Amino acid sequence: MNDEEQYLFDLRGFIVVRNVLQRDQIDDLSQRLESHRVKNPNPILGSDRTIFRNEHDPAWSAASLLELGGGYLDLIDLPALKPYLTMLLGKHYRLDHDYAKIDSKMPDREKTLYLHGGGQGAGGPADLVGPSDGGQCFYRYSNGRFFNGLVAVAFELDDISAEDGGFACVPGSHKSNIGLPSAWRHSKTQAEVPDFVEQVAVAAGDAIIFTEACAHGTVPWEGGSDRERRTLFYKYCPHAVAWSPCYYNANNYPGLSTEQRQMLMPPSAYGPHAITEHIWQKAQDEQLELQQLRAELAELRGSD
Ligand SMILES: O=C(O)CCC(=O)C(=O)O
Repeated sequence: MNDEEQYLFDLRGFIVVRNVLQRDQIDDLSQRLESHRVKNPNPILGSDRTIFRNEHDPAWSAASLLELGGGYLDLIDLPALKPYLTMLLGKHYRLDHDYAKIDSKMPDREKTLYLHGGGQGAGGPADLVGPSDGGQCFYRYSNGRFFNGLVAVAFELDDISAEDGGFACVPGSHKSNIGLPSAWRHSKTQAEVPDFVEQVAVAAGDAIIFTEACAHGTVPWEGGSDRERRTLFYKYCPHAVAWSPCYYNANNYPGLSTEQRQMLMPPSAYGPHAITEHIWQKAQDEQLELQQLRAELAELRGSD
């Protein structure tokens, strides 16, 4: 992360890193997403990991883009992004949650821009960023270091102009001492979007890196009925911080490297340390045992 990028991130709360994904990666991510959408036509795929698919799901099985495999696993620790995430979060950070968002002309869907985050200490019951005390939404720069409670990487799969819709934010709001006034939070159309909100143009393969502390949201789609915006969000925390109540279980995603498994570990101030690895390995083994016992029980019941 060069000096110019550091300056702009501190000033504005986000930067756009161009061409993070190459054509073959975009194609792989795109193809896997489209095959998944055939069976799951939702505009949001994966999840913020607060929702189980059904009540019988074992713990840690909240939906995740990682199930799509291939390039989706590579995005966990993309080498091109490591210098940025290390600079913004420190050496020990973890992937907290992931999801895909698809914007298009959907007459039956609410498309309001809802600006959330913004202002030191944003959050709390009135803000989408989490109903706890709001301390998780911090941003600060001190002693030559960035501190962020959550850093989002938005990988873009399509070319999107500022007029189409998509990501927008209030640059600089991550340092504001006053929360975003409620009158400015919602815009039902692009015409209603306040003029201090910046709509960000991107090309397929770009990544927008933003701090969740910067007020941001999705501008209503006006990019025509024959186009879509498909964005993959991977959101990272300092290791001791958690946003999602549902942790990843690395065993659910075959083919991960040791570093990727560490990136999926649950939060603790110890990070990926021998102590935490031992505890978590035991939890994963017990999870596996429970699944096997449940399968055996179901088989026994079936053969009655
Ligand atoms: O559509 C976008 O880029 C904004 C997504 C958003 O609001 C979020 O990640 O919290």
